[in-house]
Amino acid sequence: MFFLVVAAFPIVTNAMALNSGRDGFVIYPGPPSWLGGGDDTTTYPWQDDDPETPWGIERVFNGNYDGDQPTTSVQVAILDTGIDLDHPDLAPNIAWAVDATGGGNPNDVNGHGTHVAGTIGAIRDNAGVVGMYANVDIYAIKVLGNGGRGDWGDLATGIYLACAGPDGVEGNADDADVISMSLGGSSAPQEVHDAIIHAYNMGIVIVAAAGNEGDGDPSTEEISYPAAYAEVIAVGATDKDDSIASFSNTGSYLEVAAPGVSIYSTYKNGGYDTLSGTSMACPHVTGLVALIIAINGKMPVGTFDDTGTDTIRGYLHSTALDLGPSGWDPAYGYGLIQR
Ligand SMILES: [Ca+2]
Ligand SMILES: [Ca+2]
Ligand SMILES: [Ca+2]
Ligand SMILES: [Ca+2]
Repeated sequence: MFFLVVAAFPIVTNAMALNSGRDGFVIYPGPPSWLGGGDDTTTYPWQDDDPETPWGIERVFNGNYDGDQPTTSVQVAILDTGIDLDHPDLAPNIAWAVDATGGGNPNDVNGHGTHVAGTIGAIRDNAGVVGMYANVDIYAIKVLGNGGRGDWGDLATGIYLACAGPDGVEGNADDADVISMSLGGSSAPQEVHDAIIHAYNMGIVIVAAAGNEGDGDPSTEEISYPAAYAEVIAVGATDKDDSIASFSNTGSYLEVAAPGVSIYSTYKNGGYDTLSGTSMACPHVTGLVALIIAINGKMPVGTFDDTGTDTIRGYLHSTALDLGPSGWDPAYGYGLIQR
């Protein structure tokens, strides 16, 4: 009945793809020649010399990734198309995999969920890519069909699965600490909001892609749920020049921005690919939240208005790099996340 659309387009930036996305079609990756990243010879001050670190992570860490990876157990539920469970850059960090769509197979044959997972937590092995928190425990919860569409009821189911964790019981150590959703739709039923409120009240940090229906105008609002719910951290996408991506949704619910253009990460069938979208920005925030929890321990989730470092959201807001108009604004939110 109700469908979600994966909030990301692989690679692109043309208007036709944007319009197709709005109508509910999933756009598949374009030719590598569209990427732009491969022949980009600009040198940025935040670059490091580690070939395993994708640019988005270098940007968030300002080139200081090494030496900042604890080993604390933090569980991140990735609600998406599943994950390539055998991917050598992810498998060691996958702690649980479950299919909320009723298909019985959480393995990712789409590629989207696997890409998101790599940005959050690909392993450090001097091969492929490395994620924001390379020692994270990943829960692969499949809520989208293989074509990148899903049923809102399955999303609600997936949220409750994350709340309980693998033992199926809420209120103990294996419950998810963070829920990451690189998906959305222009309207959602109350049961999804109810599930999100439930997770929020358990102290779970919830992060979602702001959506790719942006019109390039910060003064107009494009709404996507679950990102627009007050309990959820809505993430917009930036490029290598810290400019907000033209496809990135803008509005009063925008909370922070993160790299989301030409992002290289893990992909289906043990592969790697470069994709663009707020779907790619979202996992940078999710991974940073996991890292903050790993380093500082559990903190209250907090609210959209927090500016102190005693809540997760306040921490993100107060450490973000303010871009665009001074202070919070509807395109960057509080700014580009920084480690
Ligand atoms: Ca790796
Ligand atoms: Ca549990
Ligand atoms: Ca707009
Ligand atoms: Ca600003």
